[in-house]
Amino acid sequence: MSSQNLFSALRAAFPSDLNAVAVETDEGLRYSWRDLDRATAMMANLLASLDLPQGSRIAVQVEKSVEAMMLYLATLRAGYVFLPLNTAYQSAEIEYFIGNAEPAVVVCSPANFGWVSKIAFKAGTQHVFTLGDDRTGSLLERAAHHSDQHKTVSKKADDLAAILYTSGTTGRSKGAMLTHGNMLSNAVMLKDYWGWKRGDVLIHALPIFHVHGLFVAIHGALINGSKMIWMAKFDPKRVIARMPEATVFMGVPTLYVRLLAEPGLTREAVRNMRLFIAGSAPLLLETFNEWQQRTGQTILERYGMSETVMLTSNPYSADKRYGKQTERRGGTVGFPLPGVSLRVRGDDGQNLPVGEIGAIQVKGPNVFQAYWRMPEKTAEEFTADGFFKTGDVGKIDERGYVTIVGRSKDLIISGGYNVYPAEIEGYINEMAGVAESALVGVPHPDFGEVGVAVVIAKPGAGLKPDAIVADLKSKLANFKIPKRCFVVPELPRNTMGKVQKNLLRDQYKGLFVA
Ligand code: MCA
Ligand code: AMP
Repeated sequence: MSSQNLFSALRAAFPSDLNAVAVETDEGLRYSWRDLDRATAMMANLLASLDLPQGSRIAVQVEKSVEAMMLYLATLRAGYVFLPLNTAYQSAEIEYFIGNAEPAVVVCSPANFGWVSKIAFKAGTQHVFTLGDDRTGSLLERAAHHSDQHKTVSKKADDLAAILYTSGTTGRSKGAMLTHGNMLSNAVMLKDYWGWKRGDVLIHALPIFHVHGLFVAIHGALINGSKMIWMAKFDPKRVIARMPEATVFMGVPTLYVRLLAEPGLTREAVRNMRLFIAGSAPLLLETFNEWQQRTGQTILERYGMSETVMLTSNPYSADKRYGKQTERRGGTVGFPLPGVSLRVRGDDGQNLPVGEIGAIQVKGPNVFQAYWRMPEKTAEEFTADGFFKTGDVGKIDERGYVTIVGRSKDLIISGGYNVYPAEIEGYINEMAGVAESALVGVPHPDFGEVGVAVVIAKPGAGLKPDAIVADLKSKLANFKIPKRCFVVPELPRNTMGKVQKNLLRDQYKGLFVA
């Protein structure tokens, strides 16, 4: 069978005119398809020259840049495993990921070389390179000495392509192992499902260390040979300014909320846009409706996970399996995508009838292999008949639309980033004078949901909420920091003594919204 390397499929979709613009940055830098081909070849040759063992992980924590995307593509091309890391992660977080994944190569921002390389070398990593967001750093310097020709390494569909760290219900982050086949099958299917066509141009304004920006957006554009307008940071005014030259935009709900706050978002501004896609967190019906009224266009909401890439989507056009259904229904995440089996199960492990709420389980070519070096965790998250337990709670209506109503996993999704209460509580509980803590998610107008910490002090300890927050800030990624902290005499508990987080959520739900 021919190689199933995801890069080969992306490369095969490059347009025949390699001099055409593939990526244009918002600052006006232009990269041709030939540039992508040559630069990824040089980086792939650099990686190959290191004589790394098969399956080596290439861990990358760098600011967003076109070169960072090329490094991802080069890793696929050279047949290694890409491990992206959020730029907000601080040293304790990075130490865990590097210690757990044991990457052969670490690439970091030049400014972080001191502390990151220390962690990496301690964990046995042989090679640490730097990559700045302004085309600087040792990675590019070294790659410049290599040939711009490279034969893509052959891969099988079930060969590992990337590891994405994510947390489940308890414990430390787990590395979801995604294969070339997982991602390629998803990308090929979405090209068709979302009606990608010639001339499409994507505005890329998401970070490139999670599924949404790294896989859904980049694979979507590349496998269609489409140009990207590349924004290092999301700026609603800049996105609106570039819309007349674009046709597709992807964002987490916070991006849509911020775009709606701009008077410049008008029907005229979106006149050439074909498709607005939202996901990663629930899109409020209010945002969905307001968008429709203001722009005359209907946001297409879809649902996915790090472990599965994309699972469901509202229709772009008629989904043949459900008759001539074309409606994008706000508040739903649409239909299971072609090839994905999705079921809703009750507590008794049986499939639930239409409309009833239960646990969402999925199966398909897009579902990950396993959690990195955690066979027990992997076994826990799959059913005996091979369905993955998403931890999301939802229902399917009579027309087949899936709605997510909540989560059985204790997870807060803030501005599209996942925050695991157990992790933050662990840090708070270690602070002097803390007896116990609970982190709950409450509604927020910008981020959708944010964390609020509720802390009990040990007898006689004079705990200050500000000091708790300051301590967390010094240790954790910024998006994980609770937006408010309260020191209280006691936490509500059920008869079993378990903290009743639902009561806390209720108590604090009005903190940021009326
Ligand atoms: C920034 N801050 C946040 C968040 N982002 N707080 C809570 N939640 C957040 N997401 C805080 C910072 O700590 C800081 O607080 C202040 O906001 C300003 O920080 P800054 O970095 O300037 O923020 P920003 O640039 O305005 O960022 C907001 C953002 C960003 C653009 C919405 O969070 C973002 O790009 N989110 C997208 C995440 C994403 O791509 N998710 C996809 C996951 P202070 O000033 O107090 O320090 S993939 C996925 O979920 C699946 C599989 C799927 O289905 O797609
Ligand atoms: P992650 O672990 O970052 O891959 O996040 C996956 C989780 O994001 C899912 O399990 C859902 O809880 C959530 N999610 C993704 N897309 C949506 C959506 N459209 N609506 C509601 N939740 C979503």
